[in-house]
Amino acid sequence: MTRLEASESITPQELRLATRNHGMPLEALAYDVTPVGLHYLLIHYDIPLVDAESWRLSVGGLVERQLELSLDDLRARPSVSQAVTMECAGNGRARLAPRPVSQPWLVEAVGTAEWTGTPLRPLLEEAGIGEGAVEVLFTGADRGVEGGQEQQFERSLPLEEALRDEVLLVYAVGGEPLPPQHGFPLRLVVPGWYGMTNVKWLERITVLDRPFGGYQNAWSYRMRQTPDDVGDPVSRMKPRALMVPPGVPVFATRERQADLGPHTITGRAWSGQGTIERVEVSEDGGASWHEAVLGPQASRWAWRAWSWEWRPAAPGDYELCCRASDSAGETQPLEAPWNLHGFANNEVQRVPVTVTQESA
Ligand SMILES: Nc1nc2c(c(=O)[nH]1)N[C@H]1C(S)=C(S)[C@@H](COP(=O)(O)O)O[C@H]1N2
Ligand SMILES: [Mo]
Repeated sequence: MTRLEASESITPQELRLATRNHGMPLEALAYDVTPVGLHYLLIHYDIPLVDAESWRLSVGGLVERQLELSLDDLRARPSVSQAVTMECAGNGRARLAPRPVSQPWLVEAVGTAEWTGTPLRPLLEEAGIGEGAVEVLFTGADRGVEGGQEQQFERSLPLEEALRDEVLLVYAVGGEPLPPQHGFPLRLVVPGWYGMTNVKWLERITVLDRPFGGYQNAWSYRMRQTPDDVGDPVSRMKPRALMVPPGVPVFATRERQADLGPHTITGRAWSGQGTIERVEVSEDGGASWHEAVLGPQASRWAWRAWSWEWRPAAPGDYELCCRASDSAGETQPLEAPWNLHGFANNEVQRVPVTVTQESA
């Protein structure tokens, strides 16, 4: 049984978004670091065309001195490369009922990339953070309309989060300059936080003496039940495990067909709230669970490998599930509570598999 019924077919509006923003094919969970073209993509507006020669990053607001940096200035600064798992806050949205209408992700809005850039903190310190600073605002070059307001995509971070060592201003991915769709020439990368935090096509950093009241912080990316709720801000990624679906897919339905096996089920698990402590797998839709073996991760901020030996007892229909638990004490739910925008739905992945008679 799949949970998406025909009556829940996506709308033309969702289809327009889905054809621009692609997910990571689940078989790409096999890679420690996702090949760049297989990393998921989420672009609210249009991809801006940025001229690298004339582009500058400005650092201003509540600072002692304003800075202006070219791409060469940024490349000349100390450089750090780190593998980071990034997941869209809307991942899982299309599995909620009623489905919030936006980019209709099932479970595939995730990827791990080797990002290269320069740490943010020393740059803010050079600018001199003013007395009374509370947040840092990051503004992208892309423009669009959301909530009836024309705006540039911009998001703020609490000052103490912006000052964390692992926060980078990134100009390369997989050892190559950022491609246009991933934010050329510069993007923010905040390991552990959901995707929207990682502002692409970055052109301005503004130190603020009060919380940012703009659309992407004050209205969007909040966990609310009704439009009248203030709602808690969405921040760090909740625990999630995903598996590479075993066997082969049926083209039209993506349902799986596999032989009697045995099959080594492999996947990845991550959490922005802490480390992954445990992954469990079920072959009966979550009625009973088995402990997976945890493997390595490419960095503290990258997903962790796991595996489990599956020996189906007999031919028939199975529903494989996996769930992760993190060091914050959170385990993925079988069903996540609904919220207005469909954020942070980390309910367990379900993979229906028909096991056939013959063994390979
Ligand atoms: N300037 C800008 N930054 C942005 C976005 C955007 O639309 N504009 N989308 C955000 C969202 S919602 C996500 S999930 C990530 C996606 O990053 P990726 O496309 O490189 O995977 O970028 C974030 N940064
Ligand atoms: Mo996102």
